[in-house]
Parts: sequence; C-alpha cells; structure tokens
Amino acid sequence: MAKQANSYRFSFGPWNISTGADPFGPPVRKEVPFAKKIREYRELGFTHVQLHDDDVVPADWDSVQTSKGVAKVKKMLDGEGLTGEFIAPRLWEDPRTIDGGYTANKAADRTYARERTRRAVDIARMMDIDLMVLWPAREGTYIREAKDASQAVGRLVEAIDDILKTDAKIRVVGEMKPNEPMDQAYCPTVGHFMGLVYRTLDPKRVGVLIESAHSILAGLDPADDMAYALWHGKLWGVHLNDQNGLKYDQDKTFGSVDLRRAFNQVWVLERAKYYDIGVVGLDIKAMRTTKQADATKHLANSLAMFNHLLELVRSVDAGKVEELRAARDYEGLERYILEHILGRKGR
Ligand code: 3MF
Ligand code: MG
Repeated sequence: MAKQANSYRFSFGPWNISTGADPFGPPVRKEVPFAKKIREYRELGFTHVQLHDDDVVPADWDSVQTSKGVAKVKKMLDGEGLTGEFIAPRLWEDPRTIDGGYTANKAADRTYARERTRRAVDIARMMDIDLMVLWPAREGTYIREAKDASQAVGRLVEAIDDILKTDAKIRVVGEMKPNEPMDQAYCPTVGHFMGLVYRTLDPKRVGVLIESAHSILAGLDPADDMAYALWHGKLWGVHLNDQNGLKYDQDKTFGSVDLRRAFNQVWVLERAKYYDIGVVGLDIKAMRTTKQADATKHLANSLAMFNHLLELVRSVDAGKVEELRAARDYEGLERYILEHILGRKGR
C-alpha cells in the first residue's frame, strides 16, 4: 500500500505486550498469544512489526521446521496488512550466551552466537525483511578484568562482517545501550558504534537504531544522538520511549517524563524527513499495575503523544526561531518553545 506524503509509519515489538513480570515478582497479566498480538497492531494504528528471531520461530527448530514456521508468520502478517520492520537475534537468553555472544571467552559460545545470527539473517530473507537489529545485550562485563576489551571490540566488528557476508542485501543497525544487563557494555553509545561502522566490510549497509532511554542512560540527549546519526545518513531505526533518571532501563511511555525532550526528538526526525527514511518504532513497557484489559494502553498513549508533538513541531514558527537565534536571544527562544509546548499560542 502506498504511503501518504509526509506521513509516519509506526511499529512496536510483540514483547511490548507483556505479562508484567519483573526481577521481583511473577507475571500479573496473562501471556497474550502471538497471533492475538498481531491482530492488535492495525487497530492501534501500527503497520510494522519488530521481531526477534524467536518471536517468529523457536531458536532450536531445524531448517525444514524453520521455513514452514516462517512462512506461517509471514502469511499471518500479510493477512493483517502488516510488514516486518526488522529481525533481531535474541542472543541473551540461551545458556551458551551467559558470558556474552560474539565476545564470550569460550570459542564454542562465540560460534553459537555467529551461527544463530546467520540463521536470523535467513529468517529475515524469508520474511522479505532487509534490516537486522543488534542489541548487544551481554557484550560487556560485570568486572573489567573478565575479558580483553580491545579484543572484544574486534570481535564485534567481525560479527557484523559475518552478517554482511551472509546476505548481500541485509542492512545492520546497532542499538546501543550503556548498561543493563551488564555493568558496562563494550559499545555503550551511538558514537562508539559509529566508530565501528566505518571499519566494517561494507559501511554503506551498517547504521544505528536509537532508543531514547538508552541515550538518556548514557547521560546523552536522544535528540542530539539522533541528529548525529542523521548527519552520517545512518539513522535507520528509532525506539521512542522515556526514562526517569539514571536507573534501570524503564521504557516508559514516550513523553511521559520530559515532554520537551520528546518534542525535540520529534523535531529532529521531522526536520530530517524521517518519514521517508524509516519507521517510527516504540519500545515501551506497560506499568506492572496495568490491568489485563489495558495491556496495550501504553502503546496507544505513546503513539498519541508522538502525534500531538508532531502537530506542535509542524506549527513552530520557523521564522521566529531563526530571528531569536540570530539575535542570540536564547532566553526568548526558551520562552517561545515552552509557551508553544504548553499550547499558549500568540501570548
Ligand atoms: C533492550 C532493548 C531490546 C531491543 C530489542 C530489539 C528487548 O533495552 O531495547 O528489547 O530493543 O532486542 O532490538
Ligand atoms: Mg529497544
């Protein structure tokens, strides 16, 4: 279906409809079957589905089972008029990835990670998806002495090269996060990852996905991180959400902590005509207190906030902003922006 001019497309991952289990307590909502989740997308205003390899088919299926399983999911998505946005190898749950995937100390574990990733590329190909997301969850350490950090960086580049060699069309995006589950990730920020991009076999096919909360956890501003990646022509995915300070990764509703920070993310995306580049992805957790019947409200709320902020961004008086910039009147600019966000137009 053709996309309307200037209109954004939205995605979320099936894991965003969750049971509410956390490290301190069991599920509080029922597991919603995958097929039922898929039926929610259109109704909520989403057209694209973010997928891990094992959201599509279990990781231990052989190639025959895998092809059949993938075809079934592809048909399910087609039937709902949905498109897969990306495939991400889920490298952090298997016993062989306890010490990391690509950077594990044990050679057999690294081999598992690389094989599983190649299998994820095959799944992407079967689903007509040309984007692979790498969130290097356990590629880091709890203590610095555990691994050789320089060697680990090289291993990350080799793992990306492996993907590029497996399929001539696949594009790879790194989704960087500074901590959690690890104390320190080897590639903690977008900037770090960009430093690797140009050392891969085919930099044209390697970019980044920026998650708001991950930038915030690194003490950075997500809008500036996005602008940085956009300058490189490398922002091919976003995970919009929000984060209240430097603690565990919260994946809160977009704009729910800091509306101005969210406004600036939308502003940067809009100025770059991101609607022609990629899909606006959300990565949001429902509160544990959320009842079963409201298990998708956080997604609807985030989408609504994006659209409200987009309206504000599109109604910014660009001339006025330029005038205030030229006069170096940033106090005036701050007032204008705050009043604008508050909807106090013309006062
Ligand atoms: C962790 C994340 C991940 C990634 C996902 C797809 C489980 O903080 O954000 O969610 O988004 O693996 O890239
Ligand atoms: Mg994410």
